[in-house]
This record gives sequence, structure tokens and C-alpha cells, in this order.
Amino acid sequence: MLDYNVPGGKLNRGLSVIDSYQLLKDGKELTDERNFSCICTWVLQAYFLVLDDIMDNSQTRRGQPCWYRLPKVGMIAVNDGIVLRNHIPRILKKHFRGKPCYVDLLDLFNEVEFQTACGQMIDLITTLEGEKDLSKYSIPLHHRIVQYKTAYYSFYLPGIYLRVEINGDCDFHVHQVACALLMAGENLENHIDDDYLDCFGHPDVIGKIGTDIEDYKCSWLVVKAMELSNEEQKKLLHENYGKEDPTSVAKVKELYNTLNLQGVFEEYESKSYEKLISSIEAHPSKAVQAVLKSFLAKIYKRQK
Ligand code: GPP
Ligand code: MG
Ligand code: MG
Ligand code: MG
Repeated sequence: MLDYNVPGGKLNRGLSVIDSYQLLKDGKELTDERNFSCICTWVLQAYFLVLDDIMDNSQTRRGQPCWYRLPKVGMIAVNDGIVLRNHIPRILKKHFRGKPCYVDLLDLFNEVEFQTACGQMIDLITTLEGEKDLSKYSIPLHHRIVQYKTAYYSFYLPGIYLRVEINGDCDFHVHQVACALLMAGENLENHIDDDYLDCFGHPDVIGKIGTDIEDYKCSWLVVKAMELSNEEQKKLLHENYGKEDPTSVAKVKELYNTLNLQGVFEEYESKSYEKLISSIEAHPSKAVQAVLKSFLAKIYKRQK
């Protein structure tokens, strides 16, 4: 179960912790223990995804069937999610018990899990049958969902985690790094391109088959489509968004193409990139700038 679900992703979050640490500490003394602790961020991600795929009724993940789709697994995957989740405090206990940062690390993972579960809750309840109303889908609602369901565990976690890790012998403004990373997490809006890839990404490349249209998700694309549509196009969206059947999905995608959402997205992405680069370059610390730029490079114009 661990072999199937933990490795195989891009490992961005865990690697960000190691990368950031190396950039900030000039590459010195990265111990096994710290490597071990990064595994927690991978396990957290695996736990979220195993359960998210059930909730989203997804087919594939990282180029293989979702764990719960295996005939021998099914709803046992719910318990597997819990087992994955239980590994986090166990790993922390094994490697950090007795260290001053132990309590902070435990607390951090608990807090981030709570924020993410709240984001997941908003993501799910906006799609409730009987309350389907595309006119409620707006940029602020979308922002709220992605901030909670993704930004905390993807950006805030590695950032603060770093603060806790190097707290003992820090020789620069670690708190500033955490804040800067939090700022990056909020601004990068990583999930917009996740939404984009859900529809336009190639399943062979992104390793998963998108389900946002079928699931009636408050995705960046549908929010933009509603903004740009005339009355007739809005009607088409109302009639076809959130339907399982492939003809409806195809109609939605066709409308996205007619509205040139790929172009709108690309322009949005490069504008955001410019804005982020200039706010990063305004940061007083070169080390912090390097960390933030390495984060940004991982997600800008990503294909998967
Ligand atoms: C993924 O969003 C959401 C999470 C990883 C948070 C899950 C939280 C839980 C408490 C289970 P998504 O559904 O847009 O991701 P993807 O497109 O990769 O399925
Ligand atoms: Mg999902
Ligand atoms: Mg989801
Ligand atoms: Mg998604």
C-alpha cells in the first residue's frame, strides 16, 4: 500500500523542504534525519490523494489506477488513508522525540491537515446535488477553495517546517522566510494550473484523467468561462456542466476552446509570473529570493 501510494509523484513538496534548506544553509549538513522528516510531507500528500480520489470518483493517479479502483482494495482504501495519516506522528516520534522542535512539528502537521480538510469540505459542498448553481462560482470562492485545499500543505507547510527545522541554530531571519513562503503560497495559486491541466493536460503526461467537469467543480476554467460567455453560451454551460456523459463533457470543452481559455490562461500565467518575480526581487534577503525562485521554477509552465 505504501509502495503504491507514496512514491511516484513529483515529490515537489518534500523536495522543496530539502532544496530550501540547502539553499539557506549553503548546502551543509543535511542529515538523514532531515531527509526522513521530509517523508512526512510525501505521506501527507499520499493520504490526501487516496481519499480525494474516492471523493472525486477519479480513475487514475500518477499514471496508474487510483488505489481504491483496484478490485482487491475498494473501500478498504478509506482505512488505508487513515493508516497513511497515522504514519506522520509515528515518523515524527521516531526521529524527533526529545528534540525541541518535536511539539511544533506535530502541531504544524495537525494544523495544516485541518486547513486542508476545510478546503476539501468547501470544494465538496459547492458541488452538492440540488444546490448546483454556476452563478455562485466566482474568483473569490475559487480562491478560498484552493487556498485551503492546496496552498497550506503545498507552500505553507514546507515553509514553516523549514522554520522549525533550522530554529535551533538559525543565523538569519527564519520567520521572514516562513512569511515569504506563505505569501508565495497564497499568490502562486498553484491550483489554477491544476484546474487547467485537469481539462487540457494530457492524461499520459499528468498521470490522471480529469474529472472537474463531470464533478461540477468550482474550477478556474468554469469561473472564467462564465465571465466570458454570452447568454447562449451560459445556457450551454448550465445544461452540460456537471454531467457524466461524454457528449456533455465534450460540449463544455468545445466552449472552453471557443472562448480561447487556453490563451486566457497562458496570459494570466505569464502576468502572474512577472508579478511574482518582481515581488520576490523586492525581498531583502538573497537567500530567501533563491528559495522562492526555486519554488516558482517548479510550477511555472508545468506540464504535470
Ligand atoms: C486535491 O484537489 C485536494 C487535496 C489533495 C486535499 C484532500 C484533503 C483531504 C482531507 C482528503 P484536487 O481534487 O483538485 O486534486 P487532483 O486534481 O489532483 O485530484
Ligand atoms: Mg481530485
Ligand atoms: Mg478533489
Ligand atoms: Mg484538480
